[in-house]
Order: sequence, then C-alpha cells, then structure tokens
Amino acid sequence: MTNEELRKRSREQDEYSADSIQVLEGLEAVRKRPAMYIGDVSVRGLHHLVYEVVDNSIDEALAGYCTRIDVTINEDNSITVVDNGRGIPVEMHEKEKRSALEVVMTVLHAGGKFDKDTYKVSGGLHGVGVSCVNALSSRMTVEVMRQGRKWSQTYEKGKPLAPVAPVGDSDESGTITTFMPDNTIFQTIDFKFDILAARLRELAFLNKNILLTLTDRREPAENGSSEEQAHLTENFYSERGLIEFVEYLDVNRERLTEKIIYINYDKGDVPVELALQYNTSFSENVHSYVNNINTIEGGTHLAGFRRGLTRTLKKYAEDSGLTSKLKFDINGDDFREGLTAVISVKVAEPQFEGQTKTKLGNSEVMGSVDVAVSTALTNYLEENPRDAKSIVQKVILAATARHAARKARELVQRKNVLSGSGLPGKLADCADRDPSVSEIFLVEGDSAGGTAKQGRDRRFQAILPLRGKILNVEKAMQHKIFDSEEIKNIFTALGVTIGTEDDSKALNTSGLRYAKVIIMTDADVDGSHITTLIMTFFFRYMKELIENGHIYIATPPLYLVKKGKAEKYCWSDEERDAAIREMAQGKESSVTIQRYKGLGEMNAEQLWETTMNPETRTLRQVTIDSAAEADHIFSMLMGDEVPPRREFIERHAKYANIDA
Ligand code: 0RA
Repeated sequence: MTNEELRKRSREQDEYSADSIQVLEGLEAVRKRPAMYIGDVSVRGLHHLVYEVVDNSIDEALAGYCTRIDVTINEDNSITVVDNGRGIPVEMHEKEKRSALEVVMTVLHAGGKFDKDTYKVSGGLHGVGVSCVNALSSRMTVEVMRQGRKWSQTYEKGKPLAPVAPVGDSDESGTITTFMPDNTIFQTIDFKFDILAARLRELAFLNKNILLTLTDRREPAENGSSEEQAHLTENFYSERGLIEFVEYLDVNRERLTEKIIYINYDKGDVPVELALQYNTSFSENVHSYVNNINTIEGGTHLAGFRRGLTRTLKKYAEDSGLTSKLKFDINGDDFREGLTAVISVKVAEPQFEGQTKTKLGNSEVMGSVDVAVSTALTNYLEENPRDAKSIVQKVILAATARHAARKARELVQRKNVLSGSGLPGKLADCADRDPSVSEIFLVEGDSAGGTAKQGRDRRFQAILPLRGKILNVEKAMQHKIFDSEEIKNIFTALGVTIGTEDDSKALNTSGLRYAKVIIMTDADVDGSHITTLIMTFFFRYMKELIENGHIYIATPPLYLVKKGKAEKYCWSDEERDAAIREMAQGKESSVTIQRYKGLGEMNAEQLWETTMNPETRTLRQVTIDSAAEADHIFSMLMGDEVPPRREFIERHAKYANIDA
C-alpha cells in the first residue's frame, strides 16, 4: 500500500469513528430504555426483535421483489432471517457519507427514508426499525447480496466493528440478518418455536403467496420432554390468504354458511381485505389488522366493519320479513354471535392510539371498510338466499338468548345486593381490601380448597373453591353461562360485571378486587383440563384481565424426593433425577420419591411453602401472544373433534406421559 493510500485509509477511519459517535447516542437511548421502543424486555419483547426483522422482508415482498423468507433459530439461540429480495442498498449515502446499509442499521427510524415508494415500513408496534434490534443485540451481522457481490457488516450492541465491505461474489440477491439478543437486556433470550410459528403463520395468511419457513436447529431436550421437542422445519404458505385464515380459525367449529364471504376491495384510498363466515358457536371471533399488526384494541376499521355488517344484515332481515314478529329489538351484538372474521387494511400513515398502541385512529378508514363490507355482503346475500336465511335465523336466536341472559344476569346482580356483602358463601376472603396487594386462588375441589384455606396468608390471600369441572363456555349459550353457579361465583368474587343496556358483552373490571387471580389445580390430566376450562372462560369472557396481566397459574410440585431429614421438591423429571443422584451419594438410608398427583396430598404447610408463598412459589402469568392462535387453540381444545385435541395435548401437556 502506498503512503497516499495509507493516509486516505486513515482519513476514512477517522471520519468513520466520528460518524459512529453520533450514531451511538441514538442507539444508546434504546439500550437505556428498551421498553420504550419494543414494549418490554420479557418473552414478548424478545420475540418482537424477530418480527421487526421479518417485517422488513415482508415489506420487500409486498413491494413485489421477494417471495421467500426463512427464519432459523440457530444452535446458539441466535436468529437468522434470510430473504430473496433486492438486498438492502449498500451504496454511499450522500448525506451521511457512509453506506446506506450502515445508516439503516445504526440510525433510529432510518428504515424507509431513502425509497419512500417501495419501502414502507409497517408502523405501530413493530415499526421501530431494525436499528433497535441491532442496539439490543450483543452481536449482529447483515449480509447483502446485490449486483453480483456479497457485502457484510458486523455490529456489537449496535456499534459497527468496521465499514461495510465486500466479502465475495454472489449471483443471487437478498438480505441475510443474524443477531444474538443481548442477555444483559432481556430477562430471557430463549426463543420459543411456537410463538414464532404463530406469528409466521399469521403473516402467511395476511400476505398470500409468500413462503415463510421456520427452522429450529437447537438440540432437542435429552428426553424430549414437554415443550422442548425436536422441531425441525415448518413451512407457512397461503394461496388464498384470509379465506384460509378463517378456515384455520374455524377448523373445529361447525360452519353455518356454505361459502366464506371474501372481499378484496382496493378501489378506495384504503385497501380493505376481509373474509368472514358464520358458525354454529356462540362466540364472536373478529381479528383485525392494520399493516399486518394485530389491532387488539380495534379502532376505526373495526367500527366500519361492524357498522357495515349490522346495517346490511338488518336491512336484509327487515326486507325479507323474517324479523317482523319479534317482540324485542336486535342489537349489534346479535349480528356477531358465531361470526368469525379477519379484516386487514393497509394504511399509509396509521395513527395508533390506546393503551397498547393497537387501536387505529384514522377516521377516513371507517367509511372505506363500511362501504367494502356493505357492497360485498349485499351481493352475497342476494346470490345465496339459503345462507342468508340461516344467518338471519341465527341472529334472531342470538337476540332471544340475549334477552334470557339479561334476565339471568339481573337475577345474579339483585341477589348480590340482597345478600349483604354480595360475595359467594364459598369464598374465604382476605382481610386486606386493597386490590393491588390482594390475590385470589381459584382452587379445584372442596378438599384442596380446605387445605389452601389453612395454608394461606389470610391477610392478602383469598380462596375460592370450585366444584370440579366448570362449564365449557365454548359450547354453551350465554344465558346458560350465567345460570352456572361456579361462573356466577367467579364474577361476584372478583367484583367484575358484564353487560350493559346496549352491549351485553361489555366488561366492567373497575371493581376488580384482586390484582392476581391464580388458578390452582392438581398436577394431572384432570387438573390441566380444569385449568384449560377456566382459561377458556377468562379468554372468552374476561379477556381484559388476561391482557392486563391479572391471570396466573400456580405450579404445584410434581415430586418430593426424601432421604432421612433431607427433602427436595421437584417440578420436573429432570429435577427429580438430579435430586435422586445427589441424595443417593451418602448411601446410608434409601431415597424415597413421592409423586404428588393432587393438591390434596400435600398438607397445608407444604402447599404454602411450595405453591402459595410469594417468596418461594413460581407463578406462570397467562399472556396472549397471538389472539388468532389463542382462538384457534381454545376452539380446538374445547370443541368436538378429538384427534386434533389429542395431538395438541400430547405435544404440549406436561402430565400426559405420567398418568395416561
Ligand atoms: C429499499 C430499497 C431497496 C431494497 C430495500 C429497501 C430492502 C430492504 C430490506 C430489509 C430486509 N430485506 C430487505 N430487502 C430490500 C432496493 C432498491 C433498489 O435495488 O433499487
């Protein structure tokens, strides 16, 4: 190298580090307050990192340049995302004086700045930009295949180790991103196959004709126990998009109508795509998306959908004379009982509002969705009179049931007022009246309930025993649900009410009496069935409590390993084996193993120590990672079809191999 070249190189490196300093300020902010950028640093935030990277590849696919996205969980638990798009530009960025790739990777929100038309990064929750992922990774490498060459740059905690450099030739195009989440930032860096699979499946349905794959290269757990099974590769691909999404959501429900109603309306300003069908169940399962983001708080698109649906069906019902003899009104809810629908809109500049920033605020979207639904549904009803009649009859049935339910509900509420405190007789309440420090255990069976009552700290722990299996709400109509003693007890004990004059499903949680609602059942097949029933109830009737982090599952131990005076509680087979190995070393007296099948086998003190004492217990918080996936799973678990349920349970249940 000549002196001239050396000087040039040194000059470049100086400039390079000057740039990096400026960059660091932005990304340092992300590392200081990660939750502000990705929501939280728990399992959820961790998986958002992957979504962020994948979303960029999806954008490239939506621009028409990418057909395939491969996600791999590598052996070391890092993630690699490969796409076959055009590759992130690597050319000099005029203003920034460094490679465009480096700008994208190191400048906050730099994502779409340099190619406005084709590179529209999805806004909202995941739209924080891939630079955030970089900032929160201990190491990240991006390789770009473009124009015959392969380029690469590596970063640590968002900081480039060297400028973007060519590393070889390539006759392909695309982007390969590999990152290792920073374990000093995240509570856990263990990626869950099922969580990623649910999101990729959702993306495949929402964006047809893109092949998404997920591969797990980690070692399967030694004995293949519980969740950590050998997953190899799963492919997600959908040719019919939302139609297949609705089929997937409803696989375990009986359809009421012959065809899925499908609308793809992109004549207006806001492209609207939606699919819907009615089934014979009683729940409403409407999932809405804006730019591929699940808007769990709804918003203007959902309001437009409801308005269009209600108006169109109401008009059809009236014109057909089917509702003329009804003695009471039909309201909006009635049109959505047994309705499964997915609405997906693409909005150029989405305004997200609400607690979790998942509520669409753009007012212009309401009209677009309303028009799209009305137009398509009107045509459908005209062309399919048999289906139209089934739908109207279903709506009438829903209205009738709603009236019956209101009577039952009023009865419950009146009874509460009359019986003084209004709390169920079976409830052993806690002394403290401050909900923020109070917890309630929903306990299976009166006998375990008795032990729990003795074992608890009555200052802040309440016990509500439930009799055996609670009603399967997936299969029951609403008024039956309010007839159920156990379910009424849950409502009144929690201080939650449901239903107002104009919305029979509106939930009022402002009177919630406990910050933690803990489901405590036996560690066996029956116990997990009961847990599932209770969780289904919460998911369908008190979803807000799950979303706000109030629902927990207690984890009683599975074994007690004993030798002489030494005792160890164990929560898995591996723990048990380790305890046996450890205790067997002394050899004087023999090791005994007690398998706890039920809570009732523990005495009050043991139950307190292992399962109820906040200092020593482990609670599992119930969260919803994907509303659509949860809907699919609950309808399958609680539905009529046995084979899919058995398969699911065998794959996931911790207890299946012990008792079955
Ligand atoms: C803007 C312009 C061009 C490609 C991309 C963005 C791009 C970004 C990502 C992020 C992940 N994968 C991606 N693939 C492509 C290309 C502009 C051109 O080639 O003219």
